[in-house]
Amino acid sequence: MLLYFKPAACSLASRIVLLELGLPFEAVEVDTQAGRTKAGADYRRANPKGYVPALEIEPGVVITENPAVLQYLADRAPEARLAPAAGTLDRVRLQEWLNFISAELHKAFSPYFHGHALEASEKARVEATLLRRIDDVETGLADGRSFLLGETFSVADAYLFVVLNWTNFIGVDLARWPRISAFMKRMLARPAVRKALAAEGLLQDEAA
Ligand SMILES: N[C@@H](CCC(=O)N[C@@H](CS)C(=O)NCC(=O)O)C(=O)O
Repeated sequence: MLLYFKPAACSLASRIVLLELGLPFEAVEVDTQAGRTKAGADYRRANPKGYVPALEIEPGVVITENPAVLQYLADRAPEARLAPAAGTLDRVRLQEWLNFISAELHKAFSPYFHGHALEASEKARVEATLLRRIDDVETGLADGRSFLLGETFSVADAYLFVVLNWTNFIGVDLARWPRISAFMKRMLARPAVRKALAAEGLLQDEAA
């Protein structure tokens, strides 16, 4: 399998899951602005949408969209239980979280990454939306659960971790959300998470 990625982008969630599952893959870095892989190939031939992640599962067969990619990976190795069985209420809960992370939380960060500083007039609105969505996550963890679905790590946790990690780049301190802070620490203790961060140059003290 080929994972098309950009360092620190949401594609990091797929890398974490691939490493959690021990599935063999090759990571292909993409310059999404230029529409090219690092090796110079036309990325739009693999993914016409131009963004990451994209997972090429066999030559010419490409899956895009984080919720789809992550569930596909989990279903490749059901014994690892990174997603509840299809057709169960627990699976619906997973999909609920994946959709929330993708459509609400992830997109609440997007204005910060448009390549220009936010205008004062939009800054307050953008920040209020983001903080509100992070509050929603804290509420989801309020009963003391270790992960989004309870005590079992799932692909949604990988995606949540990657998105919340972006607070480091925009100066939002997660300390004000104690449940989330504990979740981030729990995630950082996972070898696959550390390995994935190191591979994308996000952990200075560990080799990729
Ligand atoms: N709906 C897409 C969104 C993917 C997305 O927003 N990818 C970002 C990185 S996190 C991207 O590649 N943006 C283009 C760019 O950064 O140039 C998904 O869930 O996979």
